[in-house]
Amino acid sequence: MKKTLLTAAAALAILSGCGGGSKKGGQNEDAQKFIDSYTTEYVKLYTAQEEAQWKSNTEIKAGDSTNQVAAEKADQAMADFTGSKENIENAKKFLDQKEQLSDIQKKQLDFILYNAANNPQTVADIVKQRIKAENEQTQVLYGFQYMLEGKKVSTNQLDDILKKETDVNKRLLAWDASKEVGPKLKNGLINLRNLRNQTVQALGYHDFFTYQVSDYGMKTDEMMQLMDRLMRELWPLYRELHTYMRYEAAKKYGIGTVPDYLPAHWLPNRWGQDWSSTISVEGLNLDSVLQAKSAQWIVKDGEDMYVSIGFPKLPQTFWDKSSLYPYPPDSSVKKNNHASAWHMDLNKDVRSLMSVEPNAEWFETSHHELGHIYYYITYTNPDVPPLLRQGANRAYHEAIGSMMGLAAMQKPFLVGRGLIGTDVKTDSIQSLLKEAMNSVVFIFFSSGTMSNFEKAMYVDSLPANQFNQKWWDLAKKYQGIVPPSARGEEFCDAATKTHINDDPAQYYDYALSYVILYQLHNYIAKNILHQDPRATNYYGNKGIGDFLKKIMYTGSSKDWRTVLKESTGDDLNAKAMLDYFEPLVNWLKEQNKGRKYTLPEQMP
Ligand code: X8Z
Ligand code: ZN
Repeated sequence: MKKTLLTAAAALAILSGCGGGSKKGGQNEDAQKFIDSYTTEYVKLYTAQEEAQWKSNTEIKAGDSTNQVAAEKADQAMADFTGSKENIENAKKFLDQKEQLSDIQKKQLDFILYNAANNPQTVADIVKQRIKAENEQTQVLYGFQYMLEGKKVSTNQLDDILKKETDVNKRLLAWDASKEVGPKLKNGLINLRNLRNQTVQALGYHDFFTYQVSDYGMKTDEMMQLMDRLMRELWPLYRELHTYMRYEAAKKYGIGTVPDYLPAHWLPNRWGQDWSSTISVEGLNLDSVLQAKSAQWIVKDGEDMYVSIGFPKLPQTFWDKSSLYPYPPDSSVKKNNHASAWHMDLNKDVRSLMSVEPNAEWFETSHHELGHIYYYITYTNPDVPPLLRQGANRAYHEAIGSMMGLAAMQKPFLVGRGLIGTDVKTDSIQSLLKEAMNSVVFIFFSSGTMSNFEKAMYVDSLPANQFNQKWWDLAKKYQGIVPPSARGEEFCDAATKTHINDDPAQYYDYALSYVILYQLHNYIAKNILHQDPRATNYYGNKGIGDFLKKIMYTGSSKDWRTVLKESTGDDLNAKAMLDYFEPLVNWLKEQNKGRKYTLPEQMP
């Protein structure tokens, strides 16, 4: 149920009337001819588009829009093709004769229609404006020069301050500096919201968020209910973590009165999405181990873990063509500094764009990106046609690498790799606390603040003069986080998060990826490794590689629910994640005895 045939077909009825396709014989072959010729053109345009986008994301020069213009041109060529009346009518015609199609043909035709809905020729001018606005937004966000006390700084440097600085005034300066880009993005974001909605509305979708959700075969309400259920299940644990964090942070910063809500600049991440670096587990301090390594080592070590479980070595072109390390903070050429993985030609050219430095956060992110890369490599095979070289769903694509990142931080793995000594005693509850400060905390940002903000923007047409108010209302409600001081509508703090601009209306992918990754990890620990899920060592186990390859091999040619059921025996559910953190709840309750709880007992 990946790309919904029904929704796309209903949309097409609006576009081109409801004529049925001709019922001549040999439709299977005709359909295949159409799919083949579409694929040839699609792969050509896709490759050109990725090359142009790669350049415009790795070479951003102030006052020089050459790369941006080239990217727009390539995007436009792709939009003209995918949204053309001819392609839409052909796909529709063949889908009208479903019984004559194989399952894999149906899936490809669905993909063609889904793609068309984002670029319909009937609103060519809107599509054109959207493409321009999207490319401009990326240039504004990543061409931005962050400044701290009159000096040029990189986002890596700001992140470092937020992780390490104990002087709250200095923290505040760094946090403020990190939000300076927001106002520059506000008009572009409002424009993009309108254009994205108008594009898909032309084909009968209510709004762009609903269009993106339909990729899961789900309705907006279903997705939001799923987000709510996930948070409701984790709420008792989150409430303990929130209470713990308020008290511990106040202690660390020497603040006598513990605030009811967490001030955003107290947290070690620009959006409060990951608090794990505040917990230092004695004997297991990965940051200090990694400090002695190089950025190159971080990526190589990630590759090594994948190779050890049976994946191939990365192709030489990955190393030659990727952009893995940061430019100097004052470089006149800038690049997109948010990590990403690229499948340049839907074939062998795979690359990653990162700004790796030797610390635990980039160690985890490297594993995450390599998960995407190995997904690309695995579903690039003769059984998966180029149009279906995607994750089982988008969340799957995000889950594999995050799971490997999680596994690479567990003690038995680190001991096995010689990164910490064999005889080091560590406190397992502290380790679990550190992990919860990552995974559990993240759910309230992804399912709560981000998903609800994007839903408000696209589905409920949030008025432009309420963007910042809404953002902070949601951060308070779901994350229990407040801004350091009042943030009026002259700011646009949501827009400082890259996905709001350039990966829109799909942040629930990450929330779901955590649910899936704990399900997969739980299965691996119990059934392949026969180890405690909280203390595993994946290294060198080919059974894990076989298990993952089987999931990844089919790309999106198999329904994602079937993939989950076949691999883990289960439907999508948070039980594995809840079980994982179960021992932490009582420990936290003990620590929080006598402390004031400010979040309500039930999720609001
Ligand atoms: O954006 C990412 C990846 C992109 S492939 C680095 N992540 C989310 C984020 O940084 O907000 C990974 C987890 C959450
Ligand atoms: Zn990712």
